Amino acid sequence: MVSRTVGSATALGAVLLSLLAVPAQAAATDVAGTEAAAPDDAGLRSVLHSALTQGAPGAMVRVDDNGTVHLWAEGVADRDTGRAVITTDRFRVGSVTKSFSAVVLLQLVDEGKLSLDTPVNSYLPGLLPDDRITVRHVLSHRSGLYDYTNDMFAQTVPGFEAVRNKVFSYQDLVNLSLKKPLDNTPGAAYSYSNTNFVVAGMLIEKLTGHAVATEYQKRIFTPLNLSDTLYVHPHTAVPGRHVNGYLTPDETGAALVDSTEQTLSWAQSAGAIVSSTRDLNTFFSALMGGQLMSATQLTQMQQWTTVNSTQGYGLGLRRRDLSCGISVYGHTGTVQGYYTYAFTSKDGKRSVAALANTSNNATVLNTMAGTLESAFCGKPSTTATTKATARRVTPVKQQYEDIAPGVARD
Ligand code: HEL
Repeated sequence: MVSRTVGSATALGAVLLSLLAVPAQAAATDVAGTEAAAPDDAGLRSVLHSALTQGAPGAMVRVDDNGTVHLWAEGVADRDTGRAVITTDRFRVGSVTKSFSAVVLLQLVDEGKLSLDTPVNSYLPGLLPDDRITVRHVLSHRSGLYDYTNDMFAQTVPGFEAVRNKVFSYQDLVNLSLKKPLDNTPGAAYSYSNTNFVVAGMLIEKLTGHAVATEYQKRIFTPLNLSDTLYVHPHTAVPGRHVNGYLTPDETGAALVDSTEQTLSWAQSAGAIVSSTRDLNTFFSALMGGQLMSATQLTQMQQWTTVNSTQGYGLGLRRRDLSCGISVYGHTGTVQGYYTYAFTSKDGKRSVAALANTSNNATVLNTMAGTLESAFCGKPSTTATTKATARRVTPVKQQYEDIAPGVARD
């Protein structure tokens, strides 16, 4: 559908790679059905540029707006060679993986093989310490299961180096979690935990009899033709052309650590997918467009638990309420060296995926959230331009993801 490409990538600056595919059709809509403003290309470029000045070696964003594609990239994919980021490069998507895992489980609900309100222990006898923990609690981060990564990554670089070549079984990871008591009574409170989506992976494998990689491929990657998307575990390399990830050490001024290669075994079904901006947009567009599960399960996926005043968590799905009143749906991801945002409109017709190739840098994380504002809220109005531009590129502490304590250095 894309009719032409203009410009080319350089390491030196942001470059518009392609635009204009089809004449404008119905614009993306918010929940109330009002028309969304056109994506703000200058705003998108400004966000990427800010991320670079704040410490990211590179950054990219892709907006798919009902057939029109906006692609921008800035900076380097590889600090050794100086190769520029190209918007088709693959990267590690971290917890965006959780949305893929939830889709597989909701398909299994559609097939009558799983019930959301049944205890996990009915499917995996004796796994969890409390028989009241249901599948729904796990997928909505309300199980209370402690997040073992809080301890694993308390010290950022030493924590990463200690696990980057390790291979864990799912049971190993659950055992790490169970060294600590539950954070809350099952169902009583939202408490984000990677452990929940390790349990999700165990459920997928138990109910299908196949590895999660097989189920992602069969149910999502192949039907949607996500040719850049792979589940990579326990191999350490990111296959094909990709952006390298650079982890920011806790010590101010210390050199970035190339963290591209790791098993990601500490995350697996909670975070080990590799993808591209194009594929992430295709995935979330298809999801919200109703192509991946029944309308009944899509409604279940959007039963929101309040995270904070502008965010909700469904079943492996985040909702973010933007400054212009539009809500968007998708997930964020943080793995060592990679920050990802991937969100779509309620109707799936406008999607944005953005990546910065650093992590443990809360300033960059917050700045990259500005891609959502620019993609869905459009240009700030003339009178409000100065204030709105500042809002989109200035880190605001209260806008952090609902991250575990210490997950990103200030
Ligand atoms: S954390 C999150 C994000 N999720 C969760 C998951 C993911 N990623 C992790 O659990 C990785 C934690 C360590 C990340 C590391 C860094 O910045 O690379 N930080 C440290 O080691 C800090 N000491 C909730 C942010 C999500 O958006 O859902 O991805």
